[in-house]
Amino acid sequence: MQAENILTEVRDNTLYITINRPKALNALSIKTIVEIDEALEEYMYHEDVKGVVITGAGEKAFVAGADISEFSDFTPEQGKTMSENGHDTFDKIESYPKPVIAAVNGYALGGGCELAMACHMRIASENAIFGQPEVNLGLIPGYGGTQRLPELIGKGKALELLLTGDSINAAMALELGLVNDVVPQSELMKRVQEILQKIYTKGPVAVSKIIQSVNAHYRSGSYVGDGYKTEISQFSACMDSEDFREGTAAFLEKRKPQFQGR
Ligand code: DAK
Repeated sequence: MQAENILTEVRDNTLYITINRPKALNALSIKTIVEIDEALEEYMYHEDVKGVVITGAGEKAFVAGADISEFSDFTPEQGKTMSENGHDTFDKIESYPKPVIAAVNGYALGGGCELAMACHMRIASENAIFGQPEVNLGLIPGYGGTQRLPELIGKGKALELLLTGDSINAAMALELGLVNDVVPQSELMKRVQEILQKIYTKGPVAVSKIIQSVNAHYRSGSYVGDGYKTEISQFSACMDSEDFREGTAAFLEKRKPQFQGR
């Protein structure tokens, strides 16, 4: 079946998944996540594919978050299901037996930052912006952000970004260890391909076992640990709050939210 929200292409042993919703700054709709999952599943054991690149269409955004227009009226039960399904796909990325690199070509906010963090490496263009602004919507990250951000940049800085909702630029992301490298946008794909082609000269079994072993330190990339389970239940609980309704409504109505703390 033809995907609506992503483009896929296999070139030089690499599967390119391009999130292609430029009008919404490549925001991750539920269907987009399903399509990413299906593409990963299809090529998991495909002999011609030795690695994966995930990127966003256009020059402005990697992914500007989960699609706010989709979940603003969600109930806690719907939030739980959506969060669990998203976790499954992001865990699939993290535990993929072939290297997955996020080519971050612009905004990587909320679910976009979480998507990039689920990848094995992140290469950013100079215009990339990272952040977890869910708190501005009366929400918490729902795709692993409360767990993977502290893993990558440490607890203190992670809490600062999660609690303030502040964004950081690519240079700061490099300094904090959120990204592996920063390059001019015109050189982004060249740099990503360089890394992948080097990995392709190594033994694929060892490559997959390194990924598996490193993930084992962080709960095998699945939400067996308390942290991931806690995130799902707390995310779903947010959807029972007036603050969440107000936060998402304010975004969609292009106004400032008036949070009441309920
Ligand atoms: N969702 C839906 N539409 C979005 C969007 C998003 N996350 N981000 C941008 N857009 C849309 C805008 O509404 C606008 O649409 P039109 O008005 O043209 O129809 C279009 O993309 C262009 O955006 P702007 O006009 O705002 O462009 P600017 O250059 O002025 O600003 C921006 C760019 C990235 C600073 C701004 O768009 C922005 O602040 N976007 C929202 C960023 C954000 O808050 N992202 C985090 C979203 S919360 C869940 C699991 C996880 C999550 C949610 C649920 N479940 C398990 C239920 C994660 C939540 C998030 O990611």
